[in-house]
Amino acid sequence: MGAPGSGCTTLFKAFQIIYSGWGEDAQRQEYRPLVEQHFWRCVEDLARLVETSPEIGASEREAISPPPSPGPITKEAVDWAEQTWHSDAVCRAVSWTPDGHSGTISSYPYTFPCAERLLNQSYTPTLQDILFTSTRLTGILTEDFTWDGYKYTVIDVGGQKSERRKWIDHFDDASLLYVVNMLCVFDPDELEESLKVFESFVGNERLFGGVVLMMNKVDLFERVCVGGSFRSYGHLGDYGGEEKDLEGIKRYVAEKFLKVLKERNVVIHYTTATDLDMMSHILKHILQYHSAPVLV
Ligand SMILES: Nc1nc2c(ncn2[C@@H]2O[C@H](COP(=O)(O)OP(=O)(O)OP(=O)(O)O)[C@@H](O)[C@H]2O)c(=O)[nH]1
Ligand SMILES: [Mg+2]
Repeated sequence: MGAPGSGCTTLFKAFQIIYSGWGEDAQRQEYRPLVEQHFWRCVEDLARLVETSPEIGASEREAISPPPSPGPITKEAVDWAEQTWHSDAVCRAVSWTPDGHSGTISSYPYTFPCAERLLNQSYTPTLQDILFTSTRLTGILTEDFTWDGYKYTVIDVGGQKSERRKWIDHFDDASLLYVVNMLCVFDPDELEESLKVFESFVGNERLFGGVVLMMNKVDLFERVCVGGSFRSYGHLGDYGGEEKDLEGIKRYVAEKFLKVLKERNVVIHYTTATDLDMMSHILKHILQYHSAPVLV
């Protein structure tokens, strides 16, 4: 479970791909409408960013043509997305803008530069396309798999407020809770809210499992910090370390979560959930050392 858009479903997909062998051609083909929908959500969010970002000046805004209307994906739509994404004004604005609850900004660097492939009639989504496609989850997803002679069930829940009250019913017999949060939360209020939600949830006496804290979107965090947009990290008010000490900042943010998860046995991982190599390494480690599986 985690804050909306933090990457829970992406983690769930990584489990499916790595441990259930999900991802044959036919399964990926079924994803095509969702990949197309995701493209349009990205276009819509990008157009809103162009309209509203204080980082974009009036003359820069005028130089960007109006966005295409949703429908079948056309060459014009792809060109608009690619050109707008590459404009200096948008690059600057994106690096100062928090990834909202839809989480689409995280996928811009992947989605826009290679959008032309969506025009191809015989295009089949790749695993990367699928990992970068966001679908806001309501209800739950479950996946069973067997690994090393043991049986596991992974459960994914939505992070929106309306979904959170259902969490407890799904996790009261879980042996391990994956708490996912973005490393690069810009808004201090948003961070406070996540901390409160996790504190009250994980403190529930019906839960007995250990906790894996996944500080996710490391790639985005590093891009923002290296790009120098560090000042937008409003919640780093009392951080006393160096601006470019990425490891120090990561630890500082994680400590805030560790404080509220204090009653639990917590393992921390800094993750990029869309990176299958990284995830396969991390998940193997977790399954080997921290889970309590059922013998089959
Ligand atoms: N760049 C980057 N993008 C990521 C990462 N993890 C997830 N994303 C993207 O962030 C967006 C939102 O991810 P989801 O997994 O759908 O988020 P969620 O937590 O399930 O969101 P809800 O279901 O609304 O609670 C998707 O476009 C993902 O591809 C990451 O580590 N790096
Ligand atoms: Mg989700």
